Amino acid sequence: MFENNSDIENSKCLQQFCQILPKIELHAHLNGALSKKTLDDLYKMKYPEKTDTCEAFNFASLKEVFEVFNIVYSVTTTPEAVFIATYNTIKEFYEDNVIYLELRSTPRAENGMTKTEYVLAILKAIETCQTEKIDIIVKLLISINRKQGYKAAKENIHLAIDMCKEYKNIVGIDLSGDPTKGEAFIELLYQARKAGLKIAAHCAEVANEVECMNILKFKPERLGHGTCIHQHSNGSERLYQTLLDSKIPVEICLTSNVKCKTVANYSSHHFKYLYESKHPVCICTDDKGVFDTTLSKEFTLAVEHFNLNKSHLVNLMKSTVNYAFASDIEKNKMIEIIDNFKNVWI
Ligand code: 6MZ
Repeated sequence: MFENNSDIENSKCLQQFCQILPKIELHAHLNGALSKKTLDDLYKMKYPEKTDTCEAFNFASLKEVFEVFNIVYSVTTTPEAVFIATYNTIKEFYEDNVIYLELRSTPRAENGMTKTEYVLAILKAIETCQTEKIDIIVKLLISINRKQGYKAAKENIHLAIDMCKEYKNIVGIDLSGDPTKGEAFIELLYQARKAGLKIAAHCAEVANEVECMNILKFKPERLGHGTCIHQHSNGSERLYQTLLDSKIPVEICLTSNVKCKTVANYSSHHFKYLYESKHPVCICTDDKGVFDTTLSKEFTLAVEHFNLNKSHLVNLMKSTVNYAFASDIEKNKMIEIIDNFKNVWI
């Protein structure tokens, strides 16, 4: 990858640049984002008598990664735990110089906790961070897990529609879950859209031309992954052209796709085709805890594998502002922060 010492120096400098760059995170699953420290703290809280720590993550494919979430779920079973999980996660993104964060999470009813209580615990953590002047804007997308079926999806959509009237931080719906199971619930997504919620839909994480076309026809505000759309990544020319024509921004999750083996390696990641076609893209972490990454690391990988320079990174970040489910005032504030940074560092 590096030709000589000055390349290495340059790379170190770009790595530091990625760290200090004010960043925008648009694709972060709460239960996938928990750091080892947060998991261990929650484990101790749940099992005070035990001396070991939370089980290590072990997976070798996309299929296996969905098992890993059950480890996390075993410690986020109370509103207190969900509060701590959210609070710590927001702080960690903030410490990575993230200025705007969209968290997404699937409400769970278990152990006497209701789905409403689950969502309220997340909102309380967001509010607490605001009160403590942690300078990061945080929004919430309510997720529907395609594997859990229609009834659960409908419940989550209706919960989001009801709660977003009072809680303005709830701005959208995320369609996610194991892409080999269940369906996309497009009829429910239309209901959410009618109620004013924005939609971010996982799409083509595995090859499924019919479903992908249906999602593209629905035109979500953003697409997650978009892996198997290009003809060189198990998609087709027709699908890729439909995506390009749609101009729907794609949330790119480099480490997630490589670790789940849905793309062979970083250099052949579909980010390359999309970026070269000038299609709207944003770089995201997906599950920073599960994949042991940070948003800075994801930008560093983009620099290393796709030859991006400082100006490219700043431009990428500024265009990402447009895809955020934020108000115009918030978007203007983000642009101002990025422009100020650019004036100092470029
Ligand atoms: C699809 C994913 C995902 O909602 O409990 N999730 N869905 N593809 C992925 N790529 C690896 N990564 C995470 O966070 C965990 C849930 O997010 C979805 C899965 O449904 C997972 O159970 P929450 O906060």
